[in-house]
Amino acid sequence: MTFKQGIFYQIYPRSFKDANGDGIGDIKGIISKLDYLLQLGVNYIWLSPVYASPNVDFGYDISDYFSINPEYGTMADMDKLIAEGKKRGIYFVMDLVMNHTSSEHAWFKSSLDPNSPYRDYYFHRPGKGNKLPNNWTSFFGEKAWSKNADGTYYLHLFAQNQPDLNWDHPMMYEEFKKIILFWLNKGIKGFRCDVVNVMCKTDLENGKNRLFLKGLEKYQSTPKNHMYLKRIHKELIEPNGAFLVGETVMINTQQANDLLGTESEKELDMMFGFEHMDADQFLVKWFKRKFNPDKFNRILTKWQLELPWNANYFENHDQPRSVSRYGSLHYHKESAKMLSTVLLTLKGSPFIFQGQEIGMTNVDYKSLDEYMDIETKNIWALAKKLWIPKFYRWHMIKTVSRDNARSPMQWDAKGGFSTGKPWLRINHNQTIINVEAQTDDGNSILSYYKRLIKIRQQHPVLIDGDFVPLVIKKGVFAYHRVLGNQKILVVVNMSSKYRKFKHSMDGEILLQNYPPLEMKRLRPYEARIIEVQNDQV
Ligand code: TEU
Ligand code: CA
Repeated sequence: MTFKQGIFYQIYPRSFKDANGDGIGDIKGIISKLDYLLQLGVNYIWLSPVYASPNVDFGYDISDYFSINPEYGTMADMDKLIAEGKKRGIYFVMDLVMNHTSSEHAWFKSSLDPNSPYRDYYFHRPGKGNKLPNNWTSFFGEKAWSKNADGTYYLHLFAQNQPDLNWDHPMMYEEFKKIILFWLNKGIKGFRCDVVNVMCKTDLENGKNRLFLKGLEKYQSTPKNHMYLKRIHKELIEPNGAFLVGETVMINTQQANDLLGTESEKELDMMFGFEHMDADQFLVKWFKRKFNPDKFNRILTKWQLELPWNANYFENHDQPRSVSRYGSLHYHKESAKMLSTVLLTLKGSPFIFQGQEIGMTNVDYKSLDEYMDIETKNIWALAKKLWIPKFYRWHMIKTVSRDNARSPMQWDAKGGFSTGKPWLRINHNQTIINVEAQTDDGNSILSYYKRLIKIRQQHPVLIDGDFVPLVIKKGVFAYHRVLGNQKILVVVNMSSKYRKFKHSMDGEILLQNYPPLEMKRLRPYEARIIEVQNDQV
């Protein structure tokens, strides 16, 4: 099984399954659910970080890359997880954060001493007079510099507790070489590389004046970044038959293609773009606009046509739930199935985020105290400073907060996630939306996912076939996948209205999310996968 044939499933360990009742998901919990994932049809699990971490950014602030966060278990548990996965033909992709560490990492603590050999592992700089070293701003909306005890400043593109590493330092590659090989030797198959296209900075001069992310042009996809990715791929990844999935922020298809490298000098094997995720916003994600499915589908089409391979996703631990965002709660089942139809039939590797397979929705929290995410809290404070009225701040949080995706997995109608009090509140709708209720229901979203995954595995055209767009209009999205004389037509209606579809839908229906009656019009959120007969190709 190569990464091109594989079905990927992202686990956010803190919220997946708690085995010991402390309210926090853990590795033993994941082990207990491997059979569930096997039945779903999963081949690869991308595990959000399980390394030691003070959890300011829930694992994306790593304090030791060689050890497991005790809240999640031990290294022995981790070894067992990898072994139990292997028994079932399920392999792991670990999260790898190379842009920054936690401020609790031993390197950073040591670097606070100006004479330490670790001093230049990070960017410590004096201020300019009483100003910061430069005008850069962080991804979480703050200034990108914070003060050290000795009056100097250090750079952080994310939270204050996530100081950026200095890839100009010759030891940086050596350090990450050890980390990468340590995990590859445990039998994992690859890495999902966090914000991997911002990790090398050209210089620390002021950035251009922009509303958001001042400094971006100084660190996005720099030549040194390409050089290191090539080196990592050639020296560490290829010899071990592994692969790299990049999380690449703020890029267009041209930059994405550059980050794939060349046949002889590969960089990333596939990446998560953000352009489709940005389709429902004004400038930054906090200012949402009405979802325009045609815009969304045009962007998907562009990435399909301009890149040889994509890591396809509609959800992850940073994004709101897709059924709340692109579908409809009124047509909950239909729209969740429709979205899965697109996700699993586009060209590329599909990534399912935990809970997406049962149509989990955005959270129903009633006050800011119920949220745990640092970004959510920062943005609330920033918006307040900018005099954004409270009702609108609340609207921003409700629709965009990352906790929408992070609330615990809804295993059953009651306490299936944990016997204790969950670290983040479970959605009340777990009484209706849960794995148990959907398991034996042949008409459920979960059952639809299972069939869809089988269909994908049985039809090589859905893996290797070309993507050929047909219609993008008024929410209707139709395309062919074509390989030799195999041809599949995918037709979906991404709207709540009935829609006309003028093209032929002759052929064998492989899957649809409605009873097979009406043929002339597409019903709200209808989706069909049709195998076009040979003589019709
Ligand atoms: O995310 C990087 C990123 O750019 C965003 O999606 C980010 O979460 C934020 O929403 C920007 O507004 C990665 C991780 O996926 C995320 O969880 C981490 O917080 C971040 O890097 C820092 O490591
Ligand atoms: Ca636990």
